[in-house]
Amino acid sequence: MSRNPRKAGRLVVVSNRVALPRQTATGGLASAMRAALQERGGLWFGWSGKCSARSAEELHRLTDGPIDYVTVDLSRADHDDFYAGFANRTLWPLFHYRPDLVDYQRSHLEGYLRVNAIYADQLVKLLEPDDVIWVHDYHLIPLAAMLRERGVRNRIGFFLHTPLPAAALLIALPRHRELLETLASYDLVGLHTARDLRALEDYFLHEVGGAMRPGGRLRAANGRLFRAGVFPISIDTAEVAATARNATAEEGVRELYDSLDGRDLIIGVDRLDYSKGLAERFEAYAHLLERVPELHRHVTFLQIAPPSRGAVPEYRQIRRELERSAGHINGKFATPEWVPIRYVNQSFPHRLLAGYYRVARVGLVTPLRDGMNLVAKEYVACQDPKNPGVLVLSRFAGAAQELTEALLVNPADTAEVSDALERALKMPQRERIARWRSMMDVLERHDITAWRNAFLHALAG
Ligand code: GDG
Repeated sequence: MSRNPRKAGRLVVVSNRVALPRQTATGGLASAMRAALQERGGLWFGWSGKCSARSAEELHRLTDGPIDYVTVDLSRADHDDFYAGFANRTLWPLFHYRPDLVDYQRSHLEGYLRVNAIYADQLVKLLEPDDVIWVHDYHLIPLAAMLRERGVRNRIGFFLHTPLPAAALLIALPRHRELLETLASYDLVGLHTARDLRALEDYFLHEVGGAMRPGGRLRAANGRLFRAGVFPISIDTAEVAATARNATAEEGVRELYDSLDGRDLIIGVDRLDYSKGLAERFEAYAHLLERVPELHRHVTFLQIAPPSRGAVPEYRQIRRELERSAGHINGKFATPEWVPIRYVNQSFPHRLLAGYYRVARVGLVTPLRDGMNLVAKEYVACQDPKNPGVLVLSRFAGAAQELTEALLVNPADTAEVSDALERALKMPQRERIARWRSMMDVLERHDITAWRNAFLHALAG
C-alpha cells in the first residue's frame, strides 16, 4: 500500500473541535487528527471554539505548513443546545453506556441538527470536486446526509471516536432512526473495535430493517448502501517515543523525578470525564494502601486530569467528587513527608507528559468505557526499552483489544485493580521487558499513519 493513498484528492477533515496551531490538544481526536494531517496536508474545518453573536456568518482562515484551517463561531444558543446539550448530555453518556446520565431534550436535538446544517452550508462553499471528506465523531453524525441534500457527490467517510453501544441501548434514544440512519449517507463508517462494528450491524439489520449485501456492504432501510469497518486509531509511535527519550533532560521532568525521592510513580492522565473511571481508580489505589502497608511512603500516584466540558453539570459533579476523594485518601494515609495522591487539574505540554510517562513505573488507565484510549498507547511508546514500566488497562478501553500484554482489569472491581497495581509494582524486569516489547511491536506496526492510510484506502475503494 502506498504511504499516501489518493494523493490527487485533497483531504478535508471535519470535526467539531479543531486543534489550531500551537494550541495544546488535550483531546484524543485533536491529537490524532493533527498527527494524521501533518504529513499529508489538507483542510481542517470545524468550530473555532468561540461563541459570538455573528455566529457562523464569518469564516476564520489560517494556514500553517501543509494544513489550511477554516473555522466558524457558534452562537451561544447553538453551542448550548448542540455541544453542551445533545452531543455531550445525550449522545456522550448513551454511547458510554450511561443511560442513567442521558438528558434528552427535543430543543437540544433541534440545535444539534441546526448546527450540522450550518456546518454543511459553510462546507459546501469550500469543497472541490475531487476532495475526499472525512467527518469525525458523534457531534456530526448527520453531516453527510445534509451535504448530500446540498448536492455533494464526493466520497465521504465517517469515524466514530467513541464506542457504539449495543442496539438495545441505542433504541432508547428518542428519534434514534432519524439520527442513526443518516450514517448510510457516508460511503464508509469506521469504528475502533469489532464490538462496535457488531453493534452497528446489529442495529441496522435487526432494529431498522436493513440488510447485508455481498462485499460486506450494509443496505439501510431507505435502500442506501454503505460500508462499515474496524480501524483502531493509534499514535505517532516513533515520534512519541523520541519525545520521551529527549524529555528526560527537561527541567520539569527532572523536577518530578527528584521529587519522588526514589519512590515508585503510578501515573494516570485523563480528561476529567466520568467515563474515565477516576473515582473507581482512586478507590482501588486506597484499597492497595489499605491492603499493603509496606507500600506506604514507597509509592506515589500522580493523576493529571485537565477539566473538560465545564458547562455540563455532570462534569462539575465528578470534579467535586474527585476532590473529595483525593482529599480523603491523602487525609487518611499521608505522613508529614509523603502525599499518596498528587491530583492535578491542569494540562501539560506533550513533551512533559511524555517524560512523566517514562518516569512512571505504572501507567494506570482504567476507563469504564472508552472508544480506544490513546493515553494507554502513549504510555507504552514512552517507556525505556531496558527498564519499561507496566500498563494496567481496563478491558473496556478499545486499546485492550490490541494491548493484550497489559495487566487487563475490570475497572469496577476494586480488589482486581488493587491486585494488578501490586503485581505491576513488583513485576520483575524480564517480564516487564517481554510484555512491553510485545505491545510496542503492535504500536510500531500500527501507528497513526497506518490508521489514516487504512481508512482512506478503504474510503477510496
Ligand atoms: C476520544 C475517545 C479515543 C490529556 N491530557 C493532556 C493531554 N492529553 C492528551 C493525551 C491523549 C489525549 O489527550 C486523550 O486521548 P484519549 O484517547 O485518552 O481520550 P479522549 O480525549 O476521550 O478521546 C477515545 C480518542 O478520542 C481518539 O479516537 O481514543 O476513546 O474518547 O493524546 O495525551 N495532552 C496534553 N496535555 C495534557 O495535560 N498536551
